[in-house]
Amino acid sequence: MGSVLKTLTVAGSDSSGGAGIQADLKTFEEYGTYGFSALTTIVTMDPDQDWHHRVYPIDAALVAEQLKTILAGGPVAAMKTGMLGSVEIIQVVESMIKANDQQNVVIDPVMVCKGEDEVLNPDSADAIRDLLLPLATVVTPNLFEAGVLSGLGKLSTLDDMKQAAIKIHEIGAQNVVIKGGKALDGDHAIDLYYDGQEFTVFETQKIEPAHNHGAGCTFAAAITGGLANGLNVKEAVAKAKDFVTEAIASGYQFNEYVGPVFHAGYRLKHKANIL
Ligand code: PXL
Repeated sequence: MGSVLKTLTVAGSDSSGGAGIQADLKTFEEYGTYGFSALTTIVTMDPDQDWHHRVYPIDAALVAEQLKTILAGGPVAAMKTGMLGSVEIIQVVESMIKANDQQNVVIDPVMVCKGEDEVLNPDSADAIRDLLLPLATVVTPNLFEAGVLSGLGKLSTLDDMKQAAIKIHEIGAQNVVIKGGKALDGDHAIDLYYDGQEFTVFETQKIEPAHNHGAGCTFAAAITGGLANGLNVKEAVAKAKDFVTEAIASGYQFNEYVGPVFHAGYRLKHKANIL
């Protein structure tokens, strides 16, 4: 048997299948990699309460045990984090990355779920910034999260995004991708890549209707899949933008509240794998 490229996600469960660990594993598969997962939280969304999210964190020791199981098979080529649920879990992830000298680390600093605009847990947001950003090969905040991490608050323009990217890079992330997506005004979905020296803007026409639940997780997971396959960061981000755009374009309406992306969208449209 030939060798297998291994990827890992440390993230929460989104039973609706578009975001979270489900998004990550589906995306890892599309990138031809073998995906491992350590579950950190279980999220439910209540149709009787306007799709209100509830987040149930898992004990940090149990997250550590899952990671031990996974790493007993040797190192992974690339990993990502998603919703982490508690400061203790963030500390477990920090120790794991350091102890294994893990390369290709994508930190998706999940603070909110779509449709909710309050930081789920402010202590966790600080811990992600202080403990994980310095270990990140790439950090992938959405517009809201970039405003929090940078301390700049609400970001409304591409120039705001650039200022935030500079600040987030200064905190220690080697590369910054701000997933503006459809959040800026105008008819383009705009994502910004900053490597500490140069900005690259990735722009596509906004897709309507946008079935984009899980788009952020999927974008970050796709970057992880690209890195595992040996792409450099800029190439991985460019591929990930194509991947997530097709995933949104082929998303569907799950119920009256939410429409998830479809992770096989790129492959089904192009009749070819993304890599
Ligand atoms: O999209 C952010 C997100 C991340 N992780 C989990 C989620 C969500 C949003 O629903 O449920 C587990």
